[in-house]
Amino acid sequence: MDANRRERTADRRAGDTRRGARLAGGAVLQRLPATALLAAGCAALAVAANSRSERADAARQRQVTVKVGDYFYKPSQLRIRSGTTVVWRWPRIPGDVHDVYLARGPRGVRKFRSALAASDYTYKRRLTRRGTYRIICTLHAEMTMRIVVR
Ligand SMILES: [Cu+2]
Repeated sequence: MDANRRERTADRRAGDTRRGARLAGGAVLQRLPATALLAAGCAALAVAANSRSERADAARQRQVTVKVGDYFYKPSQLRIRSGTTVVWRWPRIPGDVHDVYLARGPRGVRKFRSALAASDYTYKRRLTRRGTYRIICTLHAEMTMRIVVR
């Protein structure tokens, strides 16, 4: 392979950007628009990716699962959008008995309470009123969680 051919091959491998820069003959003014276009393209891609992930977040946020374990809710702090359903899920393997009780919520929200259960049980509530919800297990004082609906 002669030197010229090697260089052309290298140019093909380097792709359009480098070939474009070479064709511009080092003229900075001619290279600038390409760079600006590339930057704009990247920004547009970033925006598109952002709104996609935001939509995915919104879909995921319609339902949030909280694990009910022995003496804890996990997560114990939640921030969710209004209209999200919170699903408390008890373990498959029986442990101690727990429940979910709304000890304090935003004004106008009725107290709710799940059944007492040790396993294989779920309880769900759709929370629409904005504000802070304090959830407790009525059997275990240390078992609490806080949900902020925004
Ligand atoms: Cu409990």
